[in-house]
Amino acid sequence: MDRTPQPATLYVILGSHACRTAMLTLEHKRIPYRTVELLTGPHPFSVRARGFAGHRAPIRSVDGGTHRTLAGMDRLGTVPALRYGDQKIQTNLEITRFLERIQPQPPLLPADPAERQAVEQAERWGNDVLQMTARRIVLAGGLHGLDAFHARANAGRLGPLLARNESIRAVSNWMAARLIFGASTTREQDLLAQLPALLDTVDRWIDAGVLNGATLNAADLMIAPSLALLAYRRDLRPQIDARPAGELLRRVLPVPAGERAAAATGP
Ligand SMILES: N[C@@H](CCC(=O)N[C@@H](CS)C(=O)NCC(=O)O)C(=O)O
Repeated sequence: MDRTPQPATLYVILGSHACRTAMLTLEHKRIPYRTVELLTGPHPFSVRARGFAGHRAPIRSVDGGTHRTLAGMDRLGTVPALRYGDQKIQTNLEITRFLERIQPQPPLLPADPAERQAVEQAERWGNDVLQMTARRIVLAGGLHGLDAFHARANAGRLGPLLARNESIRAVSNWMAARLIFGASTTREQDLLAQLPALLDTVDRWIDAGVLNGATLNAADLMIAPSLALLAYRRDLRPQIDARPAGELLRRVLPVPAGERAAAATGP
């Protein structure tokens, strides 16, 4: 395989936990890259217009299935989307495996087959279950108003959520929650009821050494950004912080210095 370094461009949207996984993955591999921020909303069209293939079959589900709008967006294509030289790769699962091939060191998947299987299981769960549930819980929170979020989601571990402008953020939140991800205020209680079990799962993997071990792996980088997203909700951050999951979060994504200073002096 030709391992000559190629120019890398990562297409993202603002505040995306999924995109942060790809950024962390590239940084772990010490691969320099340029970020192109697409406008949230039309981004599936923008990414397709840049020549990415999208997904023939749905890759995301809500309550165990898909629906027309979500399947249509999957078909157009998701971010993160990576262009590396003339190659185009979409989804974190694919991006990680691509980068493992072109630059094996430092690894993101253990060499030992049993350890690798455990990490891949956690990574898959982080992708299939936690990523979507975290998104829905946070979008549902935003329907109560931006004060549900620390710093009204203008800043935080993932940066501003959805948009820099608060009015656009509120509208984007409403559209994503109600029209795409089935995250109404009625569904919110069910979604919140799932959270302790999800955090217990993360804690168990930490306890077993699958997550937050001596060296970070693909599952850590998949899961930590979803914890970061959940921690934008003021009501949820304390329970995350108090758990082993909070240690993983602090290690992978420390609170940015600006936000720490604001919290120390803020109301
Ligand atoms: N699980 C996939 C999907 C990522 C994903 O859902 N990305 C969102 C941004 S957070 C997206 O592209 N949304 C576009 C849409 O909903 O059409 C991955 O990790 O790559």
